Amino acid sequence: MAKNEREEVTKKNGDSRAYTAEDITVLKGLEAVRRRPAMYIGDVSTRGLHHLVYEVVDNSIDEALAGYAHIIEVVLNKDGSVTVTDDGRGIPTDMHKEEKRSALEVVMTVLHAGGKFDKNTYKVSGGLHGVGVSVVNALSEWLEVEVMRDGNLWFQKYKRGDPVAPAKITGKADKGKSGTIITFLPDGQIFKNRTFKFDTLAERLRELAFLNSEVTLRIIDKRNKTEQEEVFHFKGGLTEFVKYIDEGRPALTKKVFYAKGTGKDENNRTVEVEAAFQYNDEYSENIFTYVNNINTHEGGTHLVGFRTAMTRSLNNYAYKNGILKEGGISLSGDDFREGFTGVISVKVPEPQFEGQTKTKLGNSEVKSIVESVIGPALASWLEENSPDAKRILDKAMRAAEAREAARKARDLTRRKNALSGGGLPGKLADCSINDAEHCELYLVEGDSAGGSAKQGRDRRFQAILPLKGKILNVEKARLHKILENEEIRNIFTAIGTGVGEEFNAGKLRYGKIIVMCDADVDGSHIRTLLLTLLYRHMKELVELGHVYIAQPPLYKVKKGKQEFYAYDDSERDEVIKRIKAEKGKKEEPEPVEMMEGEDGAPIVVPGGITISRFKGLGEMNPEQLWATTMNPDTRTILQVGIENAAEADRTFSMLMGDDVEPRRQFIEKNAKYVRNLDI
Ligand code: 0RA
Repeated sequence: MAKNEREEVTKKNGDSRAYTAEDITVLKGLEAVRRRPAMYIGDVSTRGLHHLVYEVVDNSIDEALAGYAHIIEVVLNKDGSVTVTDDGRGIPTDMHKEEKRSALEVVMTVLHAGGKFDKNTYKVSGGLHGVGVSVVNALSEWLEVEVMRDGNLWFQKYKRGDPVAPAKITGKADKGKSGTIITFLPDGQIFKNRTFKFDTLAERLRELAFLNSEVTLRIIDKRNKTEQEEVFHFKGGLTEFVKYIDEGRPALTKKVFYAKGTGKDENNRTVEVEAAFQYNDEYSENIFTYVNNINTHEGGTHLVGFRTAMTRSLNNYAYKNGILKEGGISLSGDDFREGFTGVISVKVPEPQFEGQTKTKLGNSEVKSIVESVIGPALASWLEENSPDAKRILDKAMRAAEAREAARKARDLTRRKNALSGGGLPGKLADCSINDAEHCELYLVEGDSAGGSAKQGRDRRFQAILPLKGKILNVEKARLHKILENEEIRNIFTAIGTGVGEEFNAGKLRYGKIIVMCDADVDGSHIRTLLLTLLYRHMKELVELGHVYIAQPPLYKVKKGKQEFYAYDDSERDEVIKRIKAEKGKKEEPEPVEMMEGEDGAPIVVPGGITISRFKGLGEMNPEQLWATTMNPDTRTILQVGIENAAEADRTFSMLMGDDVEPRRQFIEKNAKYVRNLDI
């Protein structure tokens, strides 16, 4: 999420006051969490909502990594609650001496209490959202915990974080069984939208299963008539993860590289390192790094260590085998990026997170630990897989040439810009204010919609760049080829950050880049092409929350002189209902069966209500476009976020790839592409 957006969210929670030392003493325990939920779970949007589940699952993962739990199950219940079950030791239930209540109650109600009892193992999960299950308790309308431990079955219930009664034994545990069952209903006072997305949760559980190959994770959705279930268990761990990410791309190497090892930090604590990679025959680099199961989008010392080991081992191999000449050129780390798909996972006892989104590992000791694990392993892998080694080096040498070509292409772009004066594309209708943070760039499908947008906009802060039809599919081309395309050069120039190695987020000319396409299949394709372009070549903009999707209405509902816009079918039915109610009609209106009238002709519903479907942005006049899609006070725009980067990568490669079948399946599954684009 962009920083300004995050602030907006925080303010909405009544959080605009400055944080003072007094608050810390006044607000004890969970009350603080309820007052400032965003401080603990990031935000209270659907993202924060899903983090509640991740938090509980993380605790179970810790039990698994400590060697006790094997199966973790997530159930989405009919009443909107979620149950997370594990077969670990069970949260301790003995009386806590100082606190005069059960350890269970302490774990559930005291911030960061989880580790207190945990003397033998270090906690590896968490870090970012490792805030403890007490936070989930605080933000739940109710929470019930059952613990099987020492042959007994314990139970306790809480409301908004407060225990309803002390924990008590309610029965016997099944013979020899232990574990924890936590069921909670997120609090409607905190979360506006409380609907969990099965796919979002399933994707995270799949990721956790790849990262922790000994654990089995299961998710069951009991909310609908037909239950949905997925079970994730990957014996092959990271090796299978790499193959999964690259499913839509032809592999270049025959064997996946895999290595695992450990090192010690300065306190003599164990740091675990695991990595896997392969090469495909495309050009983007897809590298996913994790610290304690959390995706470190901004990289950090583990990534630096990995790259150092890669570059050194591969150059050494090349010299030794006469592929490169001693004293001649050597290949740089950048040359090994094209077509690389890899995952690095480290488990660090005390991770330090840095960077703009706190997803960059800072622990300096990790660099040399990763190097010492990967370096020797890769050196012997290259010896044992010399055909693959040759393929990688061949690819890297071609990448080095292409990089030189790209540098020339960029120079050319710069010279061309200099020639056309001012440097900005002629088709860009720029905004008048200079303050980038408050400026918006609309990338608009088609010249006619672009024209309407230029007339309808607020020219002070809204800039319009119309685009001719479909841009180039960037998934299959190298950067210098992409830069030969004028449409794409215009987009890059307008955005201002530069691209590739020269990318600099500080030069961004607009705080919001808003993709505005028709709500039809073509529009959806163009939107995907544009998002792919931004994701592949300006990923940071997506990660920092600068990329949005405009939401034009789908319907116009007319009654006499009154006009209403509806953004989806249910809203359309709402509007009709409202109009009818105003007319004083008592009977419940039938939901409209929206048939596509001949040539999209308006449909008249009994009662003189006309419904027309907007076929494209071009059908709206400037005023309509402003009122429905561009006016910040009334529009809805979707922020494009990457909740699960590996999954997003796979999706893009599939959508843009040659294989028709997976793409068809994806589009079918995501048929409501207009309202819901989570990548
Ligand atoms: C505190 C201490 C111990 C385990 C746990 C908490 C624990 C928490 C959760 C949350 C979900 N599942 C969980 N499983 C365990 C260590 C217990 C011991 O030493 O026996």
